[in-house]
Amino acid sequence: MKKIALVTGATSGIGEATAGLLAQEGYNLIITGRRTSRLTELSKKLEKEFNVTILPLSFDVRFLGEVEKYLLNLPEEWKKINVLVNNAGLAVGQNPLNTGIYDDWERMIDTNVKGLLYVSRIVSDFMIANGGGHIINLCSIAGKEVYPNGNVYCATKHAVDALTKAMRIDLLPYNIKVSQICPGAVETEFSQVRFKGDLDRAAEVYKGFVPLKALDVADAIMYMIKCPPHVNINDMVIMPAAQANSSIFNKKR
Ligand code: NDP
Ligand code: 8X3
Repeated sequence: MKKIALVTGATSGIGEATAGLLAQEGYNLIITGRRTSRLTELSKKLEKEFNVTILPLSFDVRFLGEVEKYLLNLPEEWKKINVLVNNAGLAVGQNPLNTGIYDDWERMIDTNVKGLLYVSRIVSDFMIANGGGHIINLCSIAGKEVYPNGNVYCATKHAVDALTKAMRIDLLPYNIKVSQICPGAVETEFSQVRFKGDLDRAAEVYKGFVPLKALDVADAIMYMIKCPPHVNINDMVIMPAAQANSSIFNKKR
C-alpha cells in the first residue's frame, strides 16, 4: 500500500517542489492551497508522471471552519496520513513596528501560527489513531533570529520554532516524529507576496547572489523523511552559501 503525505501550500515554491519529490518517491498526496486551478494542474501532472493518486483540497488555513470541513471529512483511507508538511505560510510587508499594517500582521499570524496549529491538531490526531507519523514544519532563519523590519514575520516563525519543540514533546508517546526546517533566502513567490505584487522589489531581494531554489529545500525535507525509523532530524538550518545569517549577505553588484 502506498504511503500518504499531506503538503499544505503546494500551489507554488517549496510546497510544490516537495509534493513533486514525494510523488516521485511513490507517495499518494493530499495537496492544499487556495488557488484551485494550480492544485488541479499539479494533481494531473503528478498523477500522470508518477502513477500516484492526488487529492487536491482548496481551502484557507486561516479559517478553522474550512480546515475542519476538509480534513475532518476526509474519506477514511485518506486519514491514514504518514507525513504532514506544514508549509503554507507567508510574509506580508516589511515595515518598522510603529508603521506596521494591522491587516498584514493578522494575515501572517493567522496563516503561519494559527493555520499550522489547526492543521496539526487534526492530523496529529489521525496519526495517533494510525500508530505514528512524521510532521515537518516550515520554519525559517527568521525563526532563529530577528532582522530589521521583520518584526511580526519573525515572531510568527519564532512561534513555529516553539511549537515544533512543544509538538515533539506532546507527540513523543505516539511514535510521531516532529522535525523542522529553517531556510534562508529561497527564490519562490515569497517576496512577490511579501511586497504585494511589486515584482521589481521582489526581484531585488535575490540580486547579486545565488539564492536557494525550492528544490534545494525540498531535497532536504526528503532527506528528513527518508531517515530510518529510529532517526529524527529535529531541526535543520539551510542557507544559500552567500548568506551568513538572516541579514548578512555576500552580494556582488
Ligand atoms: P510561496 O509564496 O511560493 O508559497 C507559499 C504557499 O503557501 C503557497 O502554496 C500558498 O498557496 C500557501 N498559502 C499561503 N497562505 C495560505 C493560506 N491562508 N491558506 C492556504 N495556503 C496558503 O512561498 P515559499 O514556498 O517560499 O514558502 C513556503 C514556506 O516556507 C512558508 O511557510 C515560508 O514562510 C517558508 N520560508 C520561505 C523562505 C523563502 O525565502 N522563500 C525562507 C524560509 C521559510 P495559495 O496562495 O494558493 O493559498
Ligand atoms: C523567509 C526568509 O529571511 O526573508 O523566511 O525571513 S527571510
